[in-house]
Amino acid sequence: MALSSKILDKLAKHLHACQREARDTPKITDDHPEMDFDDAYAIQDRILAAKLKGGAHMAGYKAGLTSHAKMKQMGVTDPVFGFLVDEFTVADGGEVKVSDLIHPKVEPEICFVTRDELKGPGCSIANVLAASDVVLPGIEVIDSRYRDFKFDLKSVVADNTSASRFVVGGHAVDARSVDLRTTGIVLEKNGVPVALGAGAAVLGHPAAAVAMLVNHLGRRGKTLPAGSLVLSGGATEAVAVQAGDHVCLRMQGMGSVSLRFV
Ligand code: 0L1
Ligand code: MG
Repeated sequence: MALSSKILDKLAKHLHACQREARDTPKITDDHPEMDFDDAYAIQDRILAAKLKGGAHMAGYKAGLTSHAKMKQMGVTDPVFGFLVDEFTVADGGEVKVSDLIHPKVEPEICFVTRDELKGPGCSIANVLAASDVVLPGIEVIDSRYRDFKFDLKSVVADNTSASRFVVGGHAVDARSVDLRTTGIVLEKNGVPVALGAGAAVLGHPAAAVAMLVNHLGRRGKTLPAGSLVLSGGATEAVAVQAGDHVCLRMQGMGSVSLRFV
């Protein structure tokens, strides 16, 4: 760790306020270039603690920047991990108020629900599939708190990997009954396909993203509890949205899920 506890507290408060007030900020490494990844995850942990203290409940976990399309779009090279709480959830077909956000984008994700606890290090795709219950389609709404989406990986981690809203729905299927690498993905905005992909876009197999999350948690002395929802990461580039947009994700064999921006 490079930053003092006092600075970590201050940065967590700052980013949490930016999220709640839909206010952007320059990336935090501008003022703290020495910040390391342990600091960044410690800031994220502080934001989660503040949310739980304020009455929020854990809703799951997310892996981010898990596809080459997203890494290229954002100019970074490694996946990142974040948390989901109930205040981020949107009902299938529900509405998201754009005035609550800064500059939202949407991305299509294959989502896992686990049946057994998973522990790392050493967690593999096989372990994830063996411990999974169902997979289903989900749309993540990301909303980096950093001005003009200009950030580095450490700043993104501290900002809970841009998490802001998500919807899961469609038709859940047994995680072992489908080849998730060849699962086709069509993301539509206002009825027009705007991003196309397949599950293999996510690290070769979306379960690999869940395994990486589990190994990340293991390095930090944590496990992935049974019954966890995990968003495995955008399979395509993220698509910008504005008020009036209707977004629908169609996933092969798993139906569709949608939301509307108002
Ligand atoms: O879910 C994600 O892929 C995380 C994205 C973090 C960076 C961004 O805001 O694009
Ligand atoms: Mg995502």
